[in-house]
Amino acid sequence: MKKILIANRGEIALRVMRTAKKMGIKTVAVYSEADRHSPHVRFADEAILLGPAPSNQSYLVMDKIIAAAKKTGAEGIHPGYGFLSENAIFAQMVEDAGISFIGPRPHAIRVMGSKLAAKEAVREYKIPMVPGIEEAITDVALAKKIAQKIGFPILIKASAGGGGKGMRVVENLEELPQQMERAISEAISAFGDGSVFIEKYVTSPRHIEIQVIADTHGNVVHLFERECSIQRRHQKVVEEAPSVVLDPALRKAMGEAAVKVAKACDYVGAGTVEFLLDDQKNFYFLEMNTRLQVEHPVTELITGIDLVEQQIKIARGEKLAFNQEDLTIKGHALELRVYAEDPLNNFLPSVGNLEVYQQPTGEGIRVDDGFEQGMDIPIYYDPMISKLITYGPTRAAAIQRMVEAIKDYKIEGVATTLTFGKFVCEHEAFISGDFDTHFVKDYYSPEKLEAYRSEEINLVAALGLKLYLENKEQLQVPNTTNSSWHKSRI
Ligand code: MV4
Repeated sequence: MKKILIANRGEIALRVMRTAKKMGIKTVAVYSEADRHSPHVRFADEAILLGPAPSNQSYLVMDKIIAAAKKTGAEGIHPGYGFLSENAIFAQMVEDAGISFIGPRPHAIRVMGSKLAAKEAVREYKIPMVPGIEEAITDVALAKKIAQKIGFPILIKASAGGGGKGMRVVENLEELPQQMERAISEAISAFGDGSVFIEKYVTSPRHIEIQVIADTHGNVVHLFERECSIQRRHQKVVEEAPSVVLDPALRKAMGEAAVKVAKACDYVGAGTVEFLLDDQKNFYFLEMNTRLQVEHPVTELITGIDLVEQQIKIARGEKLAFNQEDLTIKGHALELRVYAEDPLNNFLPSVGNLEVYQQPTGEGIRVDDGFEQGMDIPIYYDPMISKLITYGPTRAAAIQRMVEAIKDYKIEGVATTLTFGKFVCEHEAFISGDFDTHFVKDYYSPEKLEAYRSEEINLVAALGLKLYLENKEQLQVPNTTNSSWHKSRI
């Protein structure tokens, strides 16, 4: 593979291109009219305009992307995340065009795109799953019977899609008919598929996911876990690796389960198996994401493995150059997603111009971004500005580096979630590791962020006063009339 097309934009397009260049592979960017001057266009060896800004006229138009690959002679297409990355039809079209899709086969994408199909696929592999049913249900009377058998609270879930859409917690029998109706209609309007099923509701879970990679020769390994419990409305905010709650035995058990899930769908490439972990440390398979994830850098930092390089080598048909025993965890990594959103105003998107944009630098700091000072943040796409990733020998060191890096990150012109990230990283519950998926709901409010910030200001003021009081004996108050202050001793 001498040339690949990257069917994406922003930080992930750049991230993929960097590795391609490192491997001596030429890169082709595609872009929309809104992204003409974006770094990913300039960084690529060639670039093809797809169309107007809205993604359904640019980054989602399969024919145009395949035509761009053919025109430029790209032998592979990397889909990044989002957009067409989990579209089985696109993966098939790429294959049919004689181009290599840098990702799994269409079959794996299709199976894992449906939660019910995924449950069925892993059935004979004895993967722990939350008590529940494995078929779609429409009959309320039957749903009531099942709910009583499982025990309340239950969760009604849509089989298609994700992001918490079509998901309803039901506390008792009386609520069930209405909640079921709502889940079905939400699933129909969001995914065009009203299939829902029932599970026992795990009330305070942690969200732990396992990175896997599989080659085309049947070799599958896992690259340990990422802890993704710190999220807000199904949007992850802070991710880390490893998780503070996994011991070696649990890590091994979850890793082995993830490898089985990958085998169950004949997985190829880099993928992520999601689990819930309850307060008794029981784990349950949720779903598999058949793409490179936003938070993949934390895994790269603790394993020393470039996941995009692995994806490309696998797409070229190469065998994995290591086995499970070769892989170890070294150090600790954190990722903060920096969004152009206002944490003081209900996380409303804050589009505008990046009047000042200066990334932090230093040992153990990685910034994956796709913007530069002076650029506008377009309204058409995800408002993520960058990913701030820190690494250290211990979790405490990685957290300390994150806090310092947030302070050194200068962004003006738009509101960002940087202050919110600092709030999280300095929160007692986060530092102690004692948190679950309800962290943001339990501990965050705009008032608390304001109070925390004024507390910081007060702290600085108090420190100044303390220093003054302790040193005033030696201090010589400058005489402003003859302005000889520089002679004073402090
Ligand atoms: C659950 C659950 C509790 N019990 N399933 C949310 C998105 C979807 N992928 C699965 N999700 C959940 N499934 C059972 N049986 C709680 C969640 C959940 C969640 C999961 C991971 C990360 C954040 C979450 C936030 C709220 C709910």
